[in-house]
Amino acid sequence: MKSLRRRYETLLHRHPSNPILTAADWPYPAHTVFNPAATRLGDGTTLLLCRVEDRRGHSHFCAARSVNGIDGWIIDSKPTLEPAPESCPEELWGIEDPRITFVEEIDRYVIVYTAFGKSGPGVALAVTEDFHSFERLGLAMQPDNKDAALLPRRVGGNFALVHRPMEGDGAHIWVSFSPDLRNWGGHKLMLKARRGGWWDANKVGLSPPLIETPDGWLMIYHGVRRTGAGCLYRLGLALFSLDQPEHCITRGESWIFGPEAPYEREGDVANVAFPCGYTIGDDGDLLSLYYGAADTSIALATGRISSLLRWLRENRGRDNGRGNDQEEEEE
Ligand code: BMA
Repeated sequence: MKSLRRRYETLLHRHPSNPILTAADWPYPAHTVFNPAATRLGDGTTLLLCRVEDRRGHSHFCAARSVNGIDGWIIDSKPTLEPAPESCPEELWGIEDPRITFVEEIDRYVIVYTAFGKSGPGVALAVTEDFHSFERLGLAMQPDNKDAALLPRRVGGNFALVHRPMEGDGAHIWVSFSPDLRNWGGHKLMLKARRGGWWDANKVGLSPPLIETPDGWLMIYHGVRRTGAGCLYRLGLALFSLDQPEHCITRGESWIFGPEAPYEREGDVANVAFPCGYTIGDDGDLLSLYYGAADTSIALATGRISSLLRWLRENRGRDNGRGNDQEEEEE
C-alpha cells in the first residue's frame, strides 16, 4: 500500500504545524472551526473567514488574521458575521462554507456562502470592504444549492457565479451570469460528476474559487465517494476557457489530494478535506490552500500553480467536463 502511494506525485504538501487552527484557539466558546475562506488583504496579511459551529449545531463566520498565513493568528473576539434570521429567514440554521473573491470593479470583497434555512441550503452573497461591516445581497441561488464562488471579473460583460445545484440523486457544477450580482441567469453546466466506479462519481462540487491562469480558469473541485463506512471527500483538477468558463479544456483523471492525516481521518465528520480558500504568494505561483479537516479543524497545504497545470497536461482524462458520457457511449 505504502509503495503504491509513493508512485503518485504529491502536488499539495501538508504544513508540519497542521492543524493550524482549532476551536481551542478561539477567544469565545466554539465547538469546531473549519472550511475557511481565504484572501490576502492590501497589506499582505492573510485573512481567513472561518466557519465556526456552536453547540446548537449552527454556524457563523469569524475572521482570523496572520502576517505569514501560518501562525500568530489574531482572531476576532466575537463573531464577525452572524446569521440574520429575522431579516433573512434562509439563514435560520446558520451560514456555512464561505468563499471570498476580491472584485476590482467594485473595489470590494464578495463573500459567497451557504445560507441554511427551512428550505435547505441555498447560495447567498454579501459584500464587504474591511471584514467589519457587510452588505447582504440576498439569495443568488435558491435551495438546494451550495459550493459556490464568484469569478473576480466579468466574463462576456457579466459577473459569473460557479455553484452546485442538487439534481435528484446527483450533483454537478454549473455557472450562471449576472449584470448586477443580484439577477442571475444564462445557467450553463460546467462539470459533470462521473458515473460508476470513478472517485468523483455522482456528486462533485467547487472547492475554493477558480484560479485565473494564462492557460484558463483552474478549478480545484471535490468528488464525494459514498462508501459503506460513510463519504470520502477528495480533490481533483479541471481547467476551463477564460472567455467561456462553461467550456472545460482539460479534466484530470485521478484525485490529487484526499484525507490521509489523522486530523483529516478523525473528527466530527471523518475523511473530509474541504478547502474553501487559498492565497497566492508574491511570485504568483505559490498556492496556500486552507481547508477544513474532518469538519473539526483548519489545515494548510501548499503547492505550485505551475505544477498543478503541468500535472493536468500530463494526466488529462478523455472527457471534457461531460463526466464519462463518452466512455458509456462507446460501450
Ligand atoms: C458538505 C458541506 C461541508 C462539509 C462536508 C462534509 O456537504 O456541507 O460543509 O464539510 O459536507 O461534511
